[in-house]
Amino acid sequence: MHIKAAVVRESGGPFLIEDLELEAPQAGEVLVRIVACGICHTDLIIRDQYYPTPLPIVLGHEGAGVVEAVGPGVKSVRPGDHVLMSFAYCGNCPSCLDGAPSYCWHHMEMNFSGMRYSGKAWDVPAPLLRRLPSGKPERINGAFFNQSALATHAIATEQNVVVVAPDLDLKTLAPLGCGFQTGAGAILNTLRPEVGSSLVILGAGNVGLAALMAAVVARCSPIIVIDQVPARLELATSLGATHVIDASRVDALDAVMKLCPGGVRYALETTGNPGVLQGAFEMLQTRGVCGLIGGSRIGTKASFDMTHLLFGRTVRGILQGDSKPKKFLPQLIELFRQGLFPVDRLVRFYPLEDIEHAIADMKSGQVIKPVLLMER
Ligand code: CXF
Ligand code: ZN
Repeated sequence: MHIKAAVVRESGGPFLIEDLELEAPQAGEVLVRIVACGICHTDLIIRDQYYPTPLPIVLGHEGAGVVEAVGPGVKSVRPGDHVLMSFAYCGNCPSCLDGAPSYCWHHMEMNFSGMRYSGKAWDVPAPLLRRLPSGKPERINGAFFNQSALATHAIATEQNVVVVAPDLDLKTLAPLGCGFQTGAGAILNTLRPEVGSSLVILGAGNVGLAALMAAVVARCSPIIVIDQVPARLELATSLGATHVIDASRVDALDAVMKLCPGGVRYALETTGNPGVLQGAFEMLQTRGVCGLIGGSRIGTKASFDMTHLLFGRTVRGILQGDSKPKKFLPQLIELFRQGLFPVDRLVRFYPLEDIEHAIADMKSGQVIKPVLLMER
């Protein structure tokens, strides 16, 4: 079928809106008419080739929409279902069998190879083609997080879609599939802080603010948020941060140690910056845990004082907030319905054609979570 999609053709290059063809869903696959797709930092690091994902590609991994057709063998999803899309996992490796699908041993191939997952192998071409003026097809990479949802339609799989109630606003909830579940899950699934635990969140982007909302639900205290953009810090205060620190003006480590002599129980690093990770580790109290969420270029190194580590401290990488999306997204939706996870305060909508504008607003800190709409 004919679709429109945002294609990245060169490292660091623009998202170009192009007319493509999408193949029909195969066994286990689902064709989704995309209503909305959030932009996540990971789309930008792949545009910039931090990982060797092949170009040209259609990115986008926070898609939400309505199922139009299903391939052979699909049982739990039907045409007309409203779905949020999340990450891909194999279901059979030691991590998946252990109930930890975000640590699927095939996470990189399944989400970042640009290829489609067949159930046995992931070297099956993506279902995206462009007809060149000569009439010849150009194969475009896709299947990004089993979706490539920066498009009017996408092929997902039965496994990475979550069916949701039709009264929900898909535009607002699209980013639950990655950024919001990543931040909230780091608190509610991974760290599981006791009531009254001290917490520092480093970076007040969509992941950091989702973690903040979850930390308020978990009754952490104090909740200290560090960023360099005053507007983000104001938002953090209005969402329940007890303290905010502008790291462009003061030494953040000093400021945290003044607020919490002896250090904090938990620190969440959401920026992917090695200096920020080192600071997060240094501000831990003995037996404190530092969660690392931010993506960085492959090969990026950080260093730690081994004696500081020896005193019971932990640095823990966290992928996708340790979520099982079919279980965790409904929980987040329940919190949203109760007004306890007000993601509607973080999103701003743009037409797909304005994707570059949306990315610029996210980068400058004016917008926390841009969400692209496929129909005006
Ligand atoms: C990513 C973060 C960087 C590593 C792989 C998974 N998650 C989603 O954007
Ligand atoms: Zn993401």
